[in-house]
Amino acid sequence: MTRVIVGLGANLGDPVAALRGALAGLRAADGVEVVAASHLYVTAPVGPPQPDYLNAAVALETVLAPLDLLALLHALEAAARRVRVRGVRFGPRTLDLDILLWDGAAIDLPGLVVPHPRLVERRFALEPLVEIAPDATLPDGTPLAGVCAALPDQGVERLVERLDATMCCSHGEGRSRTAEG
Ligand code: PH2
Ligand code: MG
Ligand code: MG
Repeated sequence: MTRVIVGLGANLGDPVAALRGALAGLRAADGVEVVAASHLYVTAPVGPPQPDYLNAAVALETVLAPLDLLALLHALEAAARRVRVRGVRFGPRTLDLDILLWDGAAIDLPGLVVPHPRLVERRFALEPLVEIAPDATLPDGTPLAGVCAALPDQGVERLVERLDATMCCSHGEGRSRTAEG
């Protein structure tokens, strides 16, 4: 069994439905067990001007090989009828699922680099990751909580709602903003 962290993002269509649909798809998949899911985060877009994103992270236990999990994530993106503005790097998308961490391993395969190459620059990925995996490190042992804390403000706001709608919000935590704005 391998512990994997997957980052979820969406900023077109119905982002809440896209992220929750992806969670349901991961739960239904063979060889994958979802062991933790973060809150939802509204995040300022990194890249060209585009709508704010909704981001989250999940922790998985999986028996799948890295490229087999990647294929599953691509299938879930396709199932969400992923729309991506062609030719625009870092442009808007209906659902983006990225393998952020693979246990303590460094992976460099065609089409898959883990840890995600831009993870250490991006609060939208690190904040949900650190929420569900506060002790997570890079393969060289660098604690990601510290990496995240050292980054400047990037317009990342944790919502009251969790990615997993079946888990009740705990009262008095976080800020009062909701997915409806
Ligand atoms: N994903 C991108 C590009 N920019 N910005 C935010 N806030 N959140 C994302 O998930 C995101 C992004 C490409 O994958
Ligand atoms: Mg991405
Ligand atoms: Mg991606």
